[in-house]
Amino acid sequence: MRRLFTGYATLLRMALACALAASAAAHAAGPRLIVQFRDDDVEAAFSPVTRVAKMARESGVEGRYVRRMARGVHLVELDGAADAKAAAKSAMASGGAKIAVPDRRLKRAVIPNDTFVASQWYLTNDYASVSAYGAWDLTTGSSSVVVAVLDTGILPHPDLAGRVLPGYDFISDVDTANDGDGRDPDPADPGDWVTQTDIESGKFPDCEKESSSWHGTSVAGIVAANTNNAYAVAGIDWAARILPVRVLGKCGGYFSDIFDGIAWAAGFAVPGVPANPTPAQVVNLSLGSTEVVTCSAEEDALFAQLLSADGLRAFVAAAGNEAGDANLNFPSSCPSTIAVTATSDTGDRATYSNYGSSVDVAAPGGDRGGLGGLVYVLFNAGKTVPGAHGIGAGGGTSFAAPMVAGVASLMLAVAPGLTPQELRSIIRTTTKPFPAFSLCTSLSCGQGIVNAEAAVALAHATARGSEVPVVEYFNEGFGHYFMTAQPDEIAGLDAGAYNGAFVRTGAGFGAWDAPVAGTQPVCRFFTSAFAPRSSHFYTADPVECAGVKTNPDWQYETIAFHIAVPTAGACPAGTLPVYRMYNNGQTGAPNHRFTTSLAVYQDFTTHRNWSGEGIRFCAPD
Ligand SMILES: [Ca+2]
Ligand SMILES: [Ca+2]
Ligand SMILES: [Ca+2]
Repeated sequence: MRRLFTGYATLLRMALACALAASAAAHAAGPRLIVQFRDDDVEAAFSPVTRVAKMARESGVEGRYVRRMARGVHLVELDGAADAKAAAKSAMASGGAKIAVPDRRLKRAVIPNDTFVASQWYLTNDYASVSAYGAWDLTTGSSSVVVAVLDTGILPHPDLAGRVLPGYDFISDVDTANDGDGRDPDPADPGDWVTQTDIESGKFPDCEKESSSWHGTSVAGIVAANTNNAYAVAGIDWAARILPVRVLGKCGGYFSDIFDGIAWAAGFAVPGVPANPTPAQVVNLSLGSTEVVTCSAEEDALFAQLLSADGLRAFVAAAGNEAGDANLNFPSSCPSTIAVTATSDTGDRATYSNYGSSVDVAAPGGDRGGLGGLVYVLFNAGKTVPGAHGIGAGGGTSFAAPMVAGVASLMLAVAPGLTPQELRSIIRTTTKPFPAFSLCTSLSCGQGIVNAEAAVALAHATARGSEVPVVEYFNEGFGHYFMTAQPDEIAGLDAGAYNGAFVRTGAGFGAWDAPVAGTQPVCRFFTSAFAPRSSHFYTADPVECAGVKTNPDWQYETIAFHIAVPTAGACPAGTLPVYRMYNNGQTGAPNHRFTTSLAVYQDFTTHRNWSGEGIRFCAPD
């Protein structure tokens, strides 16, 4: 049976706290348009105010002239309730604008105010760091993501307040456990110190005399210390929750306990242990074997069966600290893990780090050069049993792995549907290159240094849509059917926006809020060309969408939703046909209605003088 140890270098010292200034508050952007007119050279004689008035007549984009900007560009303030994005499209489509873009407010990147954040060099956007700051402009995480830390257990620390789930203690061997019993529901870290008496007892082979490591608390804090709370350190994920699974005690722990712990973390049943009510999507394994035997195909199969597209997405494993062959480290040499080697603050291979072809990526692990190059972590002052909580600084692949686990949890915040394969692929392909002088190459330290910003951006870009309801409304005054899948718009209309003119018909169908394989975006247009009545138009046909965009009477508004379309007049299996019918301008404004009800379609087209236009969408059943 394999016995595993904490892959961990020395914690150098306890540090003291000092305060840093808080960051400034953010403000919302105003509805302003930046406009460059198409015919600036020809009509330069006209004043900008006249030009803006002309734009209003031609495109309906009403605005107050604010000022001239550089390069013949003008700033226009729109009416309070105007949609700047839609106005920009209209100004370009029919208002004589060559370029019209909404004004926007920019702010500096999120800079947390934690006491030691200035020492946390590895969080910055620097070439040797993980670009957590860049990622935080996209997301600071989600509390629905759970990261299991399979480690020495956990201690209360103020910088983990509110972030730690109940967890479990999986250590079966009482001597190893050091808490007086075998498995139990309390994953508190009692300390893993080893005495001379322990060594002489023969119960702890190949272990040296050492103080307690408080390793699990340190690792958990790298992933999820409370950030921007003006205290201690910043974690990579500001919202994810930590599931502490205690598997390492005095002199490490057994793979048998670790495997059970991982399976439980992933939501699988473990005999004799209550079900885990909060399964994890990411497992961090800052542990390894000193047996120097590579992961077997059978061992890898044990890991692989725990991964799934809707369950556990990643095992992140430290490559080990023997400055040797990572391919002989377990479990990081298992292909199912995301194996992480450690780099320094210059992007060099950390002096202690294992390396080899089994490594997937590198991440900062802290190394040499005094405190400046180390990783700051949550710690405890107790040499044996727990003492006062504090802050430590150290280095090890144990600290590099949770950086990658934290990046994975940020990715899952923006793309909860990522599969294990997608998650691994994105982490590997978005890395930063090793600097030329580095001992690390893609053959020894994986694809590069993990890049949270790029990984989160790509995860977001590949995020799959969710099924959303398309809700139909009728505006009696306009004789106008309208539908929307936007939750805020639905909430507004249901709350009586536009003087309650839009009333739910009770009809609707399903669609997707983002591109999904087999769907088309549905363009939404608005017209007020038939005043006093207005109308909307929707199409999933890219040719029709492009055509209406050139029609000065119709303003393109947005992609309303994404939905499948029929092929040769028929919808794919598992979808419902959505019929489109046209009111022939009977109310003074052209209007279409979409319905999944053949009875409604036949009633309107045979008894109410509407034209039938056949099946246009295929809604999820
Ligand atoms: Ca116990
Ligand atoms: Ca316990
Ligand atoms: Ca903090």
